[in-house]
Amino acid sequence: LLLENDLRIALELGQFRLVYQPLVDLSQDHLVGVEVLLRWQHPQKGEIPPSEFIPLCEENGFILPLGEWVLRNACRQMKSWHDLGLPPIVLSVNLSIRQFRQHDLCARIEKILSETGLPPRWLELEITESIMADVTYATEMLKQLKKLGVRISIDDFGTGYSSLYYLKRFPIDKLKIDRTFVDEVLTDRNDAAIVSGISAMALSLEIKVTAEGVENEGQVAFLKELKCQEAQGYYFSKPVPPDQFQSLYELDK
Ligand code: G
Ligand code: G
Ligand code: MN
Ligand code: NA
Repeated sequence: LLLENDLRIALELGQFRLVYQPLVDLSQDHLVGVEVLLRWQHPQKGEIPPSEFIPLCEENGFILPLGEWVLRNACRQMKSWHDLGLPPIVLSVNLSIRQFRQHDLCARIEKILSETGLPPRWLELEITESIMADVTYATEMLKQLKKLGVRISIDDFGTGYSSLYYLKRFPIDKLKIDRTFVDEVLTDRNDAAIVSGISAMALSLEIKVTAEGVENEGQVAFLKELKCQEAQGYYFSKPVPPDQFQSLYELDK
């Protein structure tokens, strides 16, 4: 059983670490971004996956300090890669609904960006459709975030509070097609139609699109045919520690 106190201690003892998974442009086969994902290296229990501790963190509010730790560390890491002379790429960070609901979120992000020196245009916040439950608040917050200069993507697109209404109304830069649609895109006609439909819609709305969970060459070929711009998944790389990601990044230069 995980307790709130374990989380606090884990953060103090440095048991959380970040792994990085590339986002690839399909038309040019090159690296365009990276998603940062949290891992908990527990001294006794081994690696605890986010699915086991993020929900608890959401519940007890620990996601606020933890999410801020993720943002600060990942921004610092990306800035240091840019400083090495590597071609700039976009850093995607998952933002929990709890963080999104903080009224001073913009000020907090602005502070992290100025402390780390990462220009806002290289930071992308991944939010889920659940933020749309409060349309008035979401509209205002997204407006503020765009003013700050960061990018916004909708994660797990198609699985949640899907309304096409907000695509027109909100300043969204990217849709990330949930991997449940990508998984069987080659064998399930409905999934193929959904991925194809989302890609076409995004293209005409001038919103970028990323297919998540791409695991094989067949999927890559199919996505290219659909003019899906970007992809992410084990086919390219699993989420890896920063030194391993840096090697991939340097190869792409
Ligand atoms: O890495 P993995 O596939 O196990 O991640 C599982 C889930 O945990 C994903 O849905 C992802 O959005 C979430 N997650 C991973 N890292 C973070 C993080 O830093 N912040 C938040 N809020 N969620 C994360
Ligand atoms: O919800 P979110 O998109 O943030 O979750 C990303 C999660 O998806 C990460 O935990 C990552 O480990 C996982 N993931 C990334 N690529 C693949 C893939 O190709 N296949 C599967 N099954 N999971 C993946
Ligand atoms: Mn994500
Ligand atoms: Na997702």
